[in-house]
Amino acid sequence: MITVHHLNNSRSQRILWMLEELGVPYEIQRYERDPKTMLAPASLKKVHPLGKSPVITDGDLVVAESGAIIEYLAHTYGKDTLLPESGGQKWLDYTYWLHYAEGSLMPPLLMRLVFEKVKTSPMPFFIKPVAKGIADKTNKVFIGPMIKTHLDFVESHLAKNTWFLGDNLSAADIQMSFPLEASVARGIVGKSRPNITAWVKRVHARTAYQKGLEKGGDYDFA
Ligand SMILES: N[C@@H](CCC(=O)N[C@@H](CS)C(=O)NCC(=O)O)C(=O)O
Repeated sequence: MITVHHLNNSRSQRILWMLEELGVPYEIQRYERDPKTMLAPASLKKVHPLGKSPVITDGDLVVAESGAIIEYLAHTYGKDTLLPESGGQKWLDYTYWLHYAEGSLMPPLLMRLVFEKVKTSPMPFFIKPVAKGIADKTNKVFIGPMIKTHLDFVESHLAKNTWFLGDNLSAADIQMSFPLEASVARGIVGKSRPNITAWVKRVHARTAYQKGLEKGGDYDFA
């Protein structure tokens, strides 16, 4: 039996969605973020040394890192339903989006979040304006333009494609869901990117997604 070590409000939501799409039975072991630091509890380190979510166990196997989990599930249980045929352009597109989500799109989104947090972190009153100035400037000059380039790129891709690989949902969509849901929920996508917004709506309308959401609980991005 697969166990999903599931942290509230986290990337592991997409693993629940995937398991529901595949119709594979699983159980959930829940972990709650520390409400102050938002970090995962130390108990998650007993499953994998990094203590991050998602991580799954399947018998003796421990699989961490969303992309690796999605690949493992698709190959082991998917009977190739969420994967394109190996080789060729569709396969390249699949591997591209699978890696792009965490490798290219998430880093600037995370940097933005960190700099936003800096502004509200407790610090001596005379440091606050300086910290806020640095955070705002970094977001405006460096991170903001980077995010814009990425979101414009994704928007133009989704203007021509219903799902990331074309007409059918694939594991690449599941991996791309977290950064795009977070971008919509945080108001970064905005009205000028209707195709990303519509894609996120399509994701949320899927029965399997809703089932995963019911089982996972607390998730701010849906
Ligand atoms: N690239 C990793 C990132 C894992 C990650 O950072 N997960 C976050 C939740 S979205 C986490 O566990 N945060 C809690 C912590 O760092 O303590 C993946 O996709 O699995």
